[in-house]
Amino acid sequence: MTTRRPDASEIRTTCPRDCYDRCGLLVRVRNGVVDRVAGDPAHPHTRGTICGKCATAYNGLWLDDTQRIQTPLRRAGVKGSGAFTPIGWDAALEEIAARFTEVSASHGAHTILHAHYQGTYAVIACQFPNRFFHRLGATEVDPGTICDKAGHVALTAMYGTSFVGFDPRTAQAAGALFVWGANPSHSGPVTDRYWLDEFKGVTVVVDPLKTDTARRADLHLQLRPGTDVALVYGMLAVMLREHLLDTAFLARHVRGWAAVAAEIAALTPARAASITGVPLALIEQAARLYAGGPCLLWMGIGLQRQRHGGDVVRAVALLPPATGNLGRVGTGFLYMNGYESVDLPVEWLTMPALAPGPLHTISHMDLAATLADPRRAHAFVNWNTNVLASAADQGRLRAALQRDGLFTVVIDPFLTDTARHADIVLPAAGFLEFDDLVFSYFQRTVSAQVKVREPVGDALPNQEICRRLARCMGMTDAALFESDEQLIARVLGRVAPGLDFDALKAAGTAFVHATPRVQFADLRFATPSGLIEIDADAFTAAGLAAAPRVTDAGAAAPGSFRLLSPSHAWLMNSTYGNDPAIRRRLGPASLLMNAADAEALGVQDGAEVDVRHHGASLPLQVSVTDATPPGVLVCYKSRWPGLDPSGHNVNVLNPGLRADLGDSTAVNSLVVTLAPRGAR
Ligand SMILES: Nc1nc2c(c(=O)[nH]1)N[C@H]1C(S)=C(S)[C@@H](COP(=O)(O)OP(=O)(O)OC[C@H]3O[C@@H](n4cnc5c(=O)[nH]c(N)nc54)[C@H](O)[C@@H]3O)O[C@H]1N2
Ligand SMILES: Nc1nc2c(c(=O)[nH]1)N[C@H]1C(S)=C(S)[C@@H](COP(=O)(O)OP(=O)(O)OC[C@H]3O[C@@H](n4cnc5c(=O)[nH]c(N)nc54)[C@H](O)[C@@H]3O)O[C@H]1N2
Ligand SMILES: [Mo]
Repeated sequence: MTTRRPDASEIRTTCPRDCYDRCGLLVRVRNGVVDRVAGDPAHPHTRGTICGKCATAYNGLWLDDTQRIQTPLRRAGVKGSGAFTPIGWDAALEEIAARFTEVSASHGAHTILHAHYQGTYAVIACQFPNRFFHRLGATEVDPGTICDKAGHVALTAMYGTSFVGFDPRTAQAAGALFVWGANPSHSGPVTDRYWLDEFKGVTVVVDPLKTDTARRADLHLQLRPGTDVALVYGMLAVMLREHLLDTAFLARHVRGWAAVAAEIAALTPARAASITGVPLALIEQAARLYAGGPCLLWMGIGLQRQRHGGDVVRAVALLPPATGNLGRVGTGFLYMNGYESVDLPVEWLTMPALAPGPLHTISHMDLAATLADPRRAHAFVNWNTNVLASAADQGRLRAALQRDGLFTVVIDPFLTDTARHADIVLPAAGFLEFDDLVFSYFQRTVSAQVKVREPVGDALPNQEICRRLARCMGMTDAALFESDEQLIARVLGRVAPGLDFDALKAAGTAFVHATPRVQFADLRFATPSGLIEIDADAFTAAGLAAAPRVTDAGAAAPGSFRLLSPSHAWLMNSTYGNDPAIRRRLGPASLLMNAADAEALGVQDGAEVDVRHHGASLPLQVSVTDATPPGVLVCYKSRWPGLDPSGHNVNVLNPGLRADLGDSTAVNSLVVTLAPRGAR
């Protein structure tokens, strides 16, 4: 008897999740079936490593076709019940087209809302569908308002852009690196492991939590949440006292410094220490390190998800110009390296000009209220996002999604809580099932996402669903039907001339710039004055003061606690929340609490408590830890609400707090109280 050699082959592709890492993958296909997803050792940034959550979910949930939505579904029970009947694509698309046409005629297309984010970050699947929604005249739920908008508005006003950060390859020239309000040990674990650990200079982490990244840093400034402005001013006051400010740089390149100077004069370093809770000696040390340079600054996204998030980012972004740490190799800041950093105009993909009239948008903070309003919302499409897990005001949002007059369409590979509330569910193809391009928002790279298998069941990529929907609605604009091949070729031709898709597939990933770029190398800023504008019009218009204001937002009244809900190491937003192995790791929904708080409250590790805010309550199990300081609690974001006994996650507690800029989320500013389980 002869044993047949298995027909094994490995195909190189890229992880498209919403994460800093953008790992290279090797997918093993045996006899036409994917049987293993692993890291690609040839990848220049991730070198064969992938994180625990993706290794688990890509080899579990994502290889189990029975977990996927296989065909379009039509609701067959009450909304939310999850009862559906499979239907074909033609019936599904015709029904959607008929409803959209009817709603547009009777109420205006702006009463069709669409919410989307970065369920996949692959550029065509993530951006192309916007063409259809623009052409339709639908209202867009501004995606950034659930995540990062306050920071973008602040940095754009000050610097003219928020999407061109330092090139991470320049790090070896830096003497110090400040990681300010980011937790790559969770949010970019491979970057944390290689890029950060291999940094040769001094690392400083500024975070209220003792994250794994903070534990490994040379210095951890464990400030009270929301006191970042005071910390920045404390550092600047030390620099002023010790003549470390780069006054020549400020005079040449910055507008509005006088107001900052007045604030610094009014705040002693000792006062900054008392507001922030960071020891004076550490503030002094951090100030000297930053001013000594060359210094890099990584500003996190969790940082600005708070009431004064815009002002906080505006304050932290003073440090590079105040110390002249800008425009030279080994200096600068990174919030995100967006499409702009690789010179790709994203409007190429989204084409806002297709809209029949002015664009309509609302903030995510208004999503629940808008969907609840029968005059403002007649139809809703949720694609590439899972609003019932991620968005604010979860109780009201769910009630709105159960409203009879709202026609809801959900596009997703999995039957999420949101999908269970749909009238029509459309099955999205996963990242192993179609070609696309993926950019990174950390390294300035472009990567190939490669089709390694046929789509599960009748699933289709987002972009193909929208092409078919456009056709079904009788739309004729050629832009709505541009093919993936054309799009890939055009985008590659722009960002990496000379590199075709076949060559990129062979390489997996390519740096867009052969040599590292220096951020703001010409020290010219795309602001109205060409200078860094601390007093930009956008700040005045939003009611902000001439300089960032010190707030004592960190101090909660006795008996109440500041609740943070950052990234969980084992979840990718909610994307892996239904993987059985990951659910075992997650355990019950928990509340991290400092031992001192636990003792004062008389609760033990494992105790059941109700967390309360604004009339809502969430049952959680206490987990005592030294990772949170007294007065601060943590409940990680993004569990699947419907898989927990309460039917909710942390977003039931958030009524939709908004930051000071961009109508953006302030979810990290929740101040909650606790009660024993079941107390009234
Ligand atoms: N309490 C609290 N809440 C938060 C945050 C917080 O800090 N605290 N953070 C917020 C932030 S930063 C963000 S970005 C949001 C993220 O929130 P969401 O945008 O809701 O992200 P996910 O929960 O990952 O949902 C993405 C969905 O897209 C699906 N998906 C994956 N690939 C595809 C595809 O190719 N096509 C389609 N159609 N679907 C696909 C996944 O299955 C998943 O259901 O959450 C926010 N929510
Ligand atoms: N494993 C995993 N990775 C993810 C995600 C995920 O859900 N899971 N989500 C992805 C998404 S959508 C995003 S936007 C990014 C977010 O990436 P990050 O910005 O790194 O993520 P967060 O975890 O939201 O917040 C980072 C840190 O901000 C701190 N922070 C909170 N309030 C304050 C404050 O007032 N001051 C300071 N200085 N720090 C504060 C928190 O304690 C937390 O440690 O991560 C992405 N990567
Ligand atoms: Mo995000």
